Amino acid sequence: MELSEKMAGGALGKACKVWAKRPWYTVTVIVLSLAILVLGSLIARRHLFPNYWTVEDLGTTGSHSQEAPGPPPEGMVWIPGGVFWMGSEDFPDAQPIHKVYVDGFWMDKTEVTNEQFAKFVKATGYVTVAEKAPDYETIVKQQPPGMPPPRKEDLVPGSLVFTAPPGKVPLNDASNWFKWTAGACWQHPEGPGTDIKGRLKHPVVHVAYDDALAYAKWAGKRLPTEAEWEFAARGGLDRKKFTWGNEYKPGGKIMANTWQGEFPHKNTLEDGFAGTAPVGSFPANGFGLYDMSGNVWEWCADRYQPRYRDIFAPRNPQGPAESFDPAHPGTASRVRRGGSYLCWDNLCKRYMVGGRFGGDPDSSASHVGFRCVKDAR
Ligand SMILES: [Ca+2]
Repeated sequence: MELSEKMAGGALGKACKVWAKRPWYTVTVIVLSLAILVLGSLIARRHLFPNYWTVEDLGTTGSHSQEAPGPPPEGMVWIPGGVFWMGSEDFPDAQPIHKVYVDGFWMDKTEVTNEQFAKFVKATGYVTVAEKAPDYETIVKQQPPGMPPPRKEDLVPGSLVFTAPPGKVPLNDASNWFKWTAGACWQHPEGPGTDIKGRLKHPVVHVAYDDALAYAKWAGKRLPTEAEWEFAARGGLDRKKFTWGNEYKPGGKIMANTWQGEFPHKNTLEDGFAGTAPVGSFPANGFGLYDMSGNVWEWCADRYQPRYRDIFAPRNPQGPAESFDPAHPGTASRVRRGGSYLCWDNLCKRYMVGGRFGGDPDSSASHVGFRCVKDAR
């Protein structure tokens, strides 16, 4: 103990002597060492934990937006990109709220309509997933949890159709309102005997993820990333609950095609629509986009994870490399955004701007569609 005290005393004495002789030299060494430590830790954590980029790293929200590179392609609007807060405290799977930058891009003003999808099918002869007979495993995989498996004789082309029950039903079982319907597809939205006449301006439904990809490729476009979709949906607003602000009915006006009344048996039709509405029936958001809230869910490019992980990139994120979706276990779940005409406050508030939902990419339903984006050049 005495020896170490002496040694410590000796070292301290030596340091004091250096300090006394060359104070500025010592101060410089200390300052430089601290600077190297701080800089080193900043660089290390940016590379190891990209979401720890600071405000200065990404820039302030609203910064870095870009001018439109030219006149808009038909039916599209320029989304200027920039820095924004992505996520929502209203949904566990939309957390943590984190700062993201996206490049500017073109986006379809509306969901892809039946009319547009019909042109694609006419030009290519494309057959959607719902129009092909699935195998047993595929059906079981895409059914909501709790739904009984199909009978072998039901292995025919079809899709999930919303069918309002006559009265109150338990809300923990989606099979109470979604029915596997043979023959249901984009051209026959409620099954055989129904068609899209008079609904050409409605969003196309019963499209699986691959159907949306095929259309986008044909149109020279692509599906939006989830970050692009949310940036666009927010319309330039910062961390608001809805695509139009924080109030559900500003001035008493319904702003989106969702469910009013009591789901799933009583729709008061306050918004004027029981099912899909013609695209653009409700006010556009700040970027001139329609139905980014409600009407139909929209496929995004990203794989679904039930939480934004710290490892996700802060600049132009493309989503996780693997999907994990507790609501659709065993599927390569893809993100869907925006909610639908079936969203109701007591069951699914995901028409709110941060809301998200995963979906089996092979699945289709009467409330799921999509829209496309296009790179600046
Ligand atoms: Ca929508």
